[in-house]
Amino acid sequence: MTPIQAVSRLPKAELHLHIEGTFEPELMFQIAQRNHIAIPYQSVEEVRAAYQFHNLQSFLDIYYAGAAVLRHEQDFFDLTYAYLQKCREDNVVHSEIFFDPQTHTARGVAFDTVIGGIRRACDTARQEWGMSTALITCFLRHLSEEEAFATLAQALPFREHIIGVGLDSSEVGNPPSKFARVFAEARKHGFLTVAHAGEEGSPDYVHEALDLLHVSRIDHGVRAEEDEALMQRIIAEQMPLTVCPLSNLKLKVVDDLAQHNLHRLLQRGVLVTVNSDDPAYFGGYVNDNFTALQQTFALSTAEIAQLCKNSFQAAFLDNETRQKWC
Ligand code: ES4
Ligand code: ZN
Repeated sequence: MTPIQAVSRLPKAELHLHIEGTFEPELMFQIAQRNHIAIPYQSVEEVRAAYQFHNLQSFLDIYYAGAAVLRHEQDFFDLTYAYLQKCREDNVVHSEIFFDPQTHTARGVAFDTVIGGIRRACDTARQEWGMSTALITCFLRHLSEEEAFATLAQALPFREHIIGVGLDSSEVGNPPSKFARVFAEARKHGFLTVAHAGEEGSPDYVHEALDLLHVSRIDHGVRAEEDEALMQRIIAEQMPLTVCPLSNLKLKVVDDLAQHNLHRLLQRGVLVTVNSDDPAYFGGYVNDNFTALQQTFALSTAEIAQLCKNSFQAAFLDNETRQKWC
């Protein structure tokens, strides 16, 4: 099996994926039209041309604007089902999906509407091709602790359908410590925890996510490499990093893919995984990320297989299911 055949043939899990970031321009136009919502673009080409980012914030501004056309349960179903079909094509057999309730509740869309549509799509994919999914509710870190607590309260009636809580949006200036209390409360209710840290933020943010939020995985974490003691800890504890190479390239965390540290992290024994983050915005789904890495670093079939195995190792799966895929 060649490395590129391995990319398409091996089953894998995706662990870092924002459902709002899977919103392809074609579907955005369709939903905007049926909901009678104006968007500031004339064509799909114009939307794609607007996807030129120079950092995380310039991306987030466009990402929140796009999500504003999502109003009804069917919209969330269509969005999620389209993503799950991409998973099927890419041989992603399990996906742990982030959603940002505050992006929608702030516009008057009920939590129930958001999770209802997402869950119905996940149930359909399970019935149709046996795909498994889990949901992770993210708090927007540019908003207040109080607003995060209100979001946690809204999530509690759906506790059995949500495996964990996460932390996303503008990292710098919004450290994990701001959410220590709300994460402690979430943990009391049995939620697992993850957090974006060390994407644009310093390694201190990764330390805080580990020590104050007690995360099971770090989302991104690529800047952890700047702190050798932290690296030793991440390797010793086999703390997973859910890395998103094409995202890091598009948001200029790295200037070109050849400078990305994923291959180096893998060689050092870090439990790294490959993920797409916001595939509609960053130029590709999971297999596109694998392919770009393979071409840049000449990854071997064994390295591709290790990355796929890591994805199950780091997933929130029971051991029996994990064994089945590893
Ligand atoms: C995100 Cl790449 C990234 N970083 C932080 N928050 C996000 N939300 C969606 N994509
Ligand atoms: Zn992300």
